[in-house]
Amino acid sequence: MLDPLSVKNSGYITLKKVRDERDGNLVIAEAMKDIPFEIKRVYFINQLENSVSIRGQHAHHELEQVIFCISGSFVLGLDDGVNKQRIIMNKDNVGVILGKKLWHTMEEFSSGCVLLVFASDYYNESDYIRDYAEFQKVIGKNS
Ligand code: T46
Repeated sequence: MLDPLSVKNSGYITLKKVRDERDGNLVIAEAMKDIPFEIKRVYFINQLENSVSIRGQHAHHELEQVIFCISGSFVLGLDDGVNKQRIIMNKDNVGVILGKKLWHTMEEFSSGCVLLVFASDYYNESDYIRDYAEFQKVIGKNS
C-alpha cells in the first residue's frame, strides 16, 4: 500500500517487474509509456555511505524527472510550497514523479542504497532553484 501523494506535480509510477525465483528480478521502464516524457538523461547516485548526507534541496523550473530507489531505502521529502510530505522509498519498481517546481530532498540513506533518475532534459544548472526563498517567490508568481 503506497502512502497517498498530496503534493502538486507528483505521483507514483509502478514499473513491470518480472520475477524469477532463482534468477532475480527484471524491471522495465519505457519512455512515453511508463515514464510520461521522452527520456533525455539517466543518472544514478550510489555509495551513500555518509548516513547524515542530505541531497537535493532544490526544485527545477521546467525539468521533469522520475526517481527510483533500486536498492536499499531512503526518505524523499517533497514540498510544493503548500503541502509537504516524506515518502519512504524502498520498492525497486515504484518511482515518484518530480514534476516542475517541486522542492525535493533525499536523506536517511540505507547502506547499499542506489537511486536511479530518468530526466526529461539535459543537465542545465540554470533550471535549478537552489534557494528556498527564491523557490517560494517562483511558486507565488506562477501558481
Ligand atoms: C535532482 C536530484 C533528484 C552534472 O554535471 N550533471 C548532471 O546530470 C547532474 C544530475 C549533476 N551534475 C553536477 C551538478 C553538481 O555540481 O553534479 C553535481 C552534484 O549535483 P547535485 O548537487 O544537484 O546532486 P543532487 O543529488 O542534490 O541532485 C540530483 C540532480 O542534480 C537533481 O536534478 O533533481 O538529483
